[in-house]
Amino acid sequence: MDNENKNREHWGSRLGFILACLGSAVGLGNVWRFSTTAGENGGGAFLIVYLLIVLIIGLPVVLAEFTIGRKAQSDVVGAFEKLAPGKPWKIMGYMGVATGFIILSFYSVIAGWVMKYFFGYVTGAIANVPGQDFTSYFTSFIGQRYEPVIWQFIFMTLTIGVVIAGVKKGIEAANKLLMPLLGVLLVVLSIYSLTLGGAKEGLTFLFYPDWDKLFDPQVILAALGQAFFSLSLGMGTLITFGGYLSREHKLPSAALSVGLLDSSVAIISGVLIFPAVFAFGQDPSSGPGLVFMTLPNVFEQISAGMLVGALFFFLLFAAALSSSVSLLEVTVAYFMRKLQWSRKQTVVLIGGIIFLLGIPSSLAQGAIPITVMGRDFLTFMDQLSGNVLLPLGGVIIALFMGWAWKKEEALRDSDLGNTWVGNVWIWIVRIIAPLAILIIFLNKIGIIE
Ligand code: TYR
Repeated sequence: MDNENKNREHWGSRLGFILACLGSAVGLGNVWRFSTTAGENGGGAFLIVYLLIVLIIGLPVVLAEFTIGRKAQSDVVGAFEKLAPGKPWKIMGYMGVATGFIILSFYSVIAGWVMKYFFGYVTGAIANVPGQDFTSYFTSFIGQRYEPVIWQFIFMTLTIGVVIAGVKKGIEAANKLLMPLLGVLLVVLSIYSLTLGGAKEGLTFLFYPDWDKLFDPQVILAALGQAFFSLSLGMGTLITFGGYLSREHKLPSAALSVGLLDSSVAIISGVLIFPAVFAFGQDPSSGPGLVFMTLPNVFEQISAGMLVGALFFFLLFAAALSSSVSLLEVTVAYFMRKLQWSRKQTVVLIGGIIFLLGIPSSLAQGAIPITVMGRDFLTFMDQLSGNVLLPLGGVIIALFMGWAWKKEEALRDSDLGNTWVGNVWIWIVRIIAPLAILIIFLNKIGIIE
């Protein structure tokens, strides 16, 4: 081991690594973004395409990121510089850092809304919403100029605090307890949600595909973006996390666990949300506010609803925090090496810039109409990062793994070995994944039908 490696922070255990990746993967993407996107893209058809993409493209690229990260033991730019010196692959690294800025900027806005709801349940404010009109409650809250920005600021400050504390202490510890708790609560609540009268419609919406939509380029692109966003894939988060992994840990089963658990959380939260949407006569395609307008109706029905609501939004907040920490870590790991600054200085500077970048996303919700290409600023940033930058990053990562490495070395370094699974994986990263993503892009733009 060279000096640099000896001084690098490492995960305490393989479980710690898997939990950190899960902490990154499971977050607002599974609950807020999944339900919004599934709702806007027809439910069942979206779900099928999403699951296929996770399986065929997502998991192989997750493994590629782990492999690159563990081999390079560096940040996302450094990894490519180290493994392919002087070659243009490191463009992927810069793109990853930029994507981290973009995602965290609006992610912290939504996480701020989650904190507002948590406190709304703790203080009982949500119990006193006039006429239980949670839709107006939500829209008037996000339409304000200052309050949502203050919540966003608090959330960013917490993220900064955790990232300053460092990889092992900060990230590993919190995930161990809170994530399983979130899983359990989601299961319990989804069972309850099925009793509210919208089960048949909700489950049909989520699981029964409208076959016409299955081939709708918009639905397919949305599913691709959702798969990458939810798996924290395509911007080097998993390269960065793999970079804190020592050599002896096995990668393929880690990739599989992260992928399966992440998708399960998304599906379970769909089973919680969509039956409730129909039970309370709401519109599944009502956009980014869906969760915030629907779930309060569910908690309203439960006798200890205030408590359950507080618990739910607290756990969702915790899940969001472990994701935002991973997003910030990607950019900080790079700038710390590049600027030769201390962790603390770097985190505060980068975190501050990201906070500022997030303000227009917050204001665009009603206070000031900021739109880009016909979308409000938040939706624009969300779609730019999720549907374009992450899958594009995925293409480069897959091509790098498939073509810049010798096949034998790729098979060895990924721990797959020369097995049939290994060979399938090689061809997926070499051809199938990049080609599929390209076709989805071109199809959406209308270049191919
Ligand atoms: N996967 C996270 C979620 O679902 C969000 C995220 C996206 C985190 C990309 C990291 C990342 O690199 O909430």
